[in-house]
Amino acid sequence: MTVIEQRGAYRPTPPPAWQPRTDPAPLLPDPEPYRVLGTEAAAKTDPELLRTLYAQLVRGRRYNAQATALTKQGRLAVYPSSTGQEACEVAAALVLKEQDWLFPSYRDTLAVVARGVDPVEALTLLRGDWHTGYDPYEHRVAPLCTPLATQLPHAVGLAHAARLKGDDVVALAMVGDGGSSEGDFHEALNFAAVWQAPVVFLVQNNGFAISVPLAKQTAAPSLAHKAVGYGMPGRLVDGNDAAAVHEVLSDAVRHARAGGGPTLVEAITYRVDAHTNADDATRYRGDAEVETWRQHDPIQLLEHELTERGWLDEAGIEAARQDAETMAAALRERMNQDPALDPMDLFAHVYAEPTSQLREQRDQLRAELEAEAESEGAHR
Ligand SMILES: Cc1ncc(C[n+]2csc(CCOP(=O)(O)OP(=O)(O)O)c2C)c(N)n1
Ligand SMILES: [Mg+2]
Repeated sequence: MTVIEQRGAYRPTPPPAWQPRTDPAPLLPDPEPYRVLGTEAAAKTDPELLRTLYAQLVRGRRYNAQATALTKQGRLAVYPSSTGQEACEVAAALVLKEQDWLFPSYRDTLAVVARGVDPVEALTLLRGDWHTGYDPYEHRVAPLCTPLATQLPHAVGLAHAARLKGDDVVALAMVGDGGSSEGDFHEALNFAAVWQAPVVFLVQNNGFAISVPLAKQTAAPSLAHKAVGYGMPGRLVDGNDAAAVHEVLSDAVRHARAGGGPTLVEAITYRVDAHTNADDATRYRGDAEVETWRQHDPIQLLEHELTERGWLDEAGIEAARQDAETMAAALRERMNQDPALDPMDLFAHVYAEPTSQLREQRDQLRAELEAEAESEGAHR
């Protein structure tokens, strides 16, 4: 039979044995960001938890204002404020158990402080005069990470290693919308899903990567949709609804702890302040947009819910404000003291075995400091 004669018998079929490896439907995010405040779900929340979240949000906002003021006084080199994003910051810290690990980005000082790190030690890196000012192992908080998304593979590695050792540890890694376009994001999520590592990825989509709006750096339907491509669930949440973020992250942490693997959570939020004190946000966005988000403020949303339900009164609101003021005053006072620093520390904790160039630079600095001390002594 010739090929022409066979034609009638030919039936196009799919490639042999192909079928989706997992059902993508349960991995897809809901069409709308999940909300609790202002919905019927709020009635079922724990008033004590909401009050704790509220007090932390108020503290967090005051911390942001104080740290920003410290940049203007020359006490901090730079501060990336998370005003408007406090719900994500606080919830990320509160959903973790003591043995779990937090992997923050540079914008996540509030999460680090809410996890229990000393408020001054949390700022040491941003003061620019020492390495990470806290011991990552003491609070199980990785250093605030400036290179975008590099904290994500670290989180996956730590979580995977803990699982291999049989330790009950979950890692929660925070990243921005811009960071989700980095190669490290891809590598981290891919490995996390393949290994079913106990990790939760929290993407705070605050609309901008410095001046670049989301639409200019991704064409994905949502950042939560990216999860499906890796084979993990993607969840969308209103990032200004502290109760909702707490619930979604708690579920994801529980799922990871139970061996269910990673989750990608996209929190829809907004950076109300400029990128840092060194940025002028009026160059790339209008006041009207900022105002719309001010109307959906995380503190106002929670305060409204709590007072409407009679779970918080004026005295409670005042107590939260007072507590925040006391924290800010202590932060101000401690940050206004000149730190006692040894310039030689610049070379400490960089490499286990310093390179020959670093050794040379270290010796040069030591010689210069000694010569300076000698000439000062001679002039006395
Ligand atoms: C690998 C890398 N590339 C570029 C930068 C410069 N940079 C610092 S912040 C930033 C924007 C990040 O935006 P996003 O991830 O959305 O976080 P956000 O600042 O909004 O919290 C960029 C590009 C960097 N820090 N690291
Ligand atoms: Mg951003």
